[in-house]
Amino acid sequence: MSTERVFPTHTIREQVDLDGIWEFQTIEECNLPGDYRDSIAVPSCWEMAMPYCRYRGLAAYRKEICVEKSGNLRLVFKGISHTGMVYLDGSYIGRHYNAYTPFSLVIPGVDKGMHKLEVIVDNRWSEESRLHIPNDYYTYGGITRSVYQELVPDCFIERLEFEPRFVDGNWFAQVRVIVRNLSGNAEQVRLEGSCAGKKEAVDILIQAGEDTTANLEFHFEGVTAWSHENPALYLFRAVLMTKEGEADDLTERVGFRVVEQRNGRILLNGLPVFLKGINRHEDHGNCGCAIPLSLMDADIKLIENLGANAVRTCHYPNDERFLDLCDEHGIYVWEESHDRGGDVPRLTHPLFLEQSMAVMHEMLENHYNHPSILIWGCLNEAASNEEEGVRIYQKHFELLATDKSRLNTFASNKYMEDMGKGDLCLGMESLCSFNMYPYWYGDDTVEEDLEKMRRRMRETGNEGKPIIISEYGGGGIYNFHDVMRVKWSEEYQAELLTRATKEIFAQEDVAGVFVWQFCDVRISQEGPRRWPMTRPLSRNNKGVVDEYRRPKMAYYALKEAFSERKE
Ligand code: ADA
Repeated sequence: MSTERVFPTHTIREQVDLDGIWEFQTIEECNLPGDYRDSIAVPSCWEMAMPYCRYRGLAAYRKEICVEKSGNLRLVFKGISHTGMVYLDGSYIGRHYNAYTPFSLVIPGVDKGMHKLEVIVDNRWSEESRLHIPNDYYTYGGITRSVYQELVPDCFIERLEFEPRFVDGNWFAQVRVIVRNLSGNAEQVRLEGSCAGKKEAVDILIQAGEDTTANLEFHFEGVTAWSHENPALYLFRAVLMTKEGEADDLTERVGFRVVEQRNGRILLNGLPVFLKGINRHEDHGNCGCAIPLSLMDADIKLIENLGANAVRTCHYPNDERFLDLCDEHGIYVWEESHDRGGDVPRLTHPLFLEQSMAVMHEMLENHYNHPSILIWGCLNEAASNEEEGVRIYQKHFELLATDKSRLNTFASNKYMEDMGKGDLCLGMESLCSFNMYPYWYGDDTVEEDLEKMRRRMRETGNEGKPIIISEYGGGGIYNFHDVMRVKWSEEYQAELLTRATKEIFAQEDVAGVFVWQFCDVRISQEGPRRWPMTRPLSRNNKGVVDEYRRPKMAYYALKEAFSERKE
């Protein structure tokens, strides 16, 4: 079994894990180097290796790979930060922008034997990068998630989408299996799907060089619904058969659940759920964003021990294995597409729409089957109060709305009086989410901030939708204690969270919260906002645990406050 996911994904398709030590060389121009003088671990962030701890630029990676049989080589990259250009035996194969979404490349007709795989990685700030910019979190450099090599037949399964439905007391599913034909001839294939003791099949014709969707319908009996209390999971296996027999397969792990919103509440399988959530950046003091499974598991345990039942993947899609763990532990997820704080000049840059929509497409395609994802999110605190912003939000919500099996939202801070026209995009989303920082940045109380949100909702005809507090919190430096309980002390942060949580929980119309934030994170040194001037130790210190996961007083205070709410 490969380590791609936390369960086996293929029994027919051959897959080789390419993680390990690769040759490494920093470069000045975007050309493959003749010589590699260093080596580095894949996956990892190069900042974790001493000589490169502040390196921002270009670097080349090389690994010799062995292709066991001549055929179609498929290379799967789970994440390269932030741009990767891939070469096989010196020939350019393809590129991908954005650290947080996986991509794959298929090279038909590769000969059996040894081959040279090289990747140029770029994490520079530039005009071409509109999502990775200097920010209140860090864009690391490197091949930061795992790499796999596969051999695929001419017709193979690209991915599948399992959509559960509950009708008249019965569970059904519509399954779409996306199949690709690399050959120059139309091919007749059979697609078989099996799950929870049921099996269905369909014959399809795939035109030469095209993708086709095979649709399968299932009616299940005796399956258990997925929830926080009982995160029941099932394996769905798709097999592609040709005249010669079984040619390819893909297994996904799925759950049966329906999420909707009604009367200001989020309902899971018809029952109200209150989200006690936390915002988590993929960052760790020891490994940057390349977090190994063991530390992801440790994070999940810290989150569970906190009494939380939800995570927001601010502000980008996460490593799939973290989502796998959320599926297993029944942790509700708001998965967010990549961006933070898009103002009008950035939103209207000719590359912004293309880049942000590409990440969103990849997030939806790759993470569709996780039952834990109840909410899709996008465009945190972008200019939703400006016409230019409305245009961008519209495009994002058109795409999000294609997934009818989930709720969607964005975290807004445009409810305040000084935010010009106010929020013009609340009507696009199914939940109204707001970031607020009472007792930290502003002078307003929780009640006063909430009144402003309610007013904006009334003014825009969105009364009655569930309200989510998508961020609240304050800074606390690990081990800084102060009898005067000043800002940045652990004492102040703990008291802030106790007070704000209690006050928010007392509001009838709030359907969930996401505390800012789980762990302290590294921030950018550069950029017009001069982040380090308001972020002591060059970290966003609002974590309830520090960057090494040492709990602060705030962790225990939040645990206590969360325990007050039973639902
Ligand atoms: C914002 C933003 C977060 C973070 C936070 C803070 O609301 O969405 O990414 O920067 O504020 O710490 O101030």
